[in-house]
Amino acid sequence: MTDRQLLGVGMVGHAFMGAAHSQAWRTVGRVFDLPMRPSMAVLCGRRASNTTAAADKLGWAAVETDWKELIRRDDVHLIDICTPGDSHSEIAIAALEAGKHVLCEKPLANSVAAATAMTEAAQRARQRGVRSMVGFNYRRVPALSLARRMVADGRIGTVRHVRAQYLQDFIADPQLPMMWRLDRDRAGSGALGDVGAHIVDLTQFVTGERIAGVSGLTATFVPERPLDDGSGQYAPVTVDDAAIFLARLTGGGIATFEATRFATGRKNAMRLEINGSAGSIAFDFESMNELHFHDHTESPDTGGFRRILATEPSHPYVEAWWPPGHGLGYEHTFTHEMRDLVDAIATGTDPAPSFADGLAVQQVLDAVERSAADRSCWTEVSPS
Ligand code: SOE
Repeated sequence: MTDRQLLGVGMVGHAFMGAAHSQAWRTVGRVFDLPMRPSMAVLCGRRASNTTAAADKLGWAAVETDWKELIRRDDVHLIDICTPGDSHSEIAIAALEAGKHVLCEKPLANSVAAATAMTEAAQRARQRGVRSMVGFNYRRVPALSLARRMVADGRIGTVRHVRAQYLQDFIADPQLPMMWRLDRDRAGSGALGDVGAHIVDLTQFVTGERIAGVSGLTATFVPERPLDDGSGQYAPVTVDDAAIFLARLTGGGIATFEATRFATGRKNAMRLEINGSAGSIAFDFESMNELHFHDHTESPDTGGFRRILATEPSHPYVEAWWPPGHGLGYEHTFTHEMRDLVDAIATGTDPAPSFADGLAVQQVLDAVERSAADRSCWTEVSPS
């Protein structure tokens, strides 16, 4: 055992994201040389029996059923929020005020007002050395980190076009029961906030630009769904099933976005293509170890898209893992997230994406919803 300082983690929520974060916390210190020693101290969930079973399965040492108690504990230094969006702001603000570092799942909140309050709390806490980060895990796909580096290095020149899509099909069956993701009060929005938030963040991350204005369209294809309680009753779906929007970037480029959970046959097709004055890059999460690159400065004789296998030790995060060509998966993006967060806490630097970055995404989502609601042509994104 080394004398590295202990970082006690307390996680709230243990469904899909909770399991993904647990996997990352279990792994991160065994793969990366960390300056602190994260410990999976406490798992918090509402029901004691479920939470105890989840803690046993996922590897947490203790359980709590009240997040306020979790925050009070001396053995917890970081709160990892994996709950639906309606509870993010209350938990995150209380944790930051209590001096706990915070990792909050995306989207940061269900509204611009809540995201603003969280960002302000994060800025106040930062003065006391308390760190916060929002969990846009796809920034940590090695191929996408590489894409950002290539854009910053000028490999594609000035950004002209972004084509961003996030296509899933897991709710295409109209008989699939009602769930929290389809309830506006809990989730904030539908495909727009759940998967659209990722491609908004990634566009801003990879290009280094912001989205300045949008024109949006949303649709709800299945307006009600059966309740999961065997009653035979239906509940209204109060979010979008799909959203598309046009956008203008601060650098003068233009973009199209498509977010849906009704793209039958597409499971997790998060795609990003960026065309610049000197070349293009293209990515699809369904082949997440690959980045496609076209160098437009080459002779057309030999030019054209080529496949970069982002599994070299020189590629972001890869050195700690497997030999070239062996590839990484979805779970590794969370492990990389924890690595960067622990590094930032230990070195007293600001982890990214910050709550301010999460707020910037929320402002774009809000502008899309406003544009779609009033059917106006163009809606400016309110600046932070
Ligand atoms: C469901 O659409 C979901 O789990 C999202 O909530 C995640 O953020 C995304 O990574 C995968 O799909």
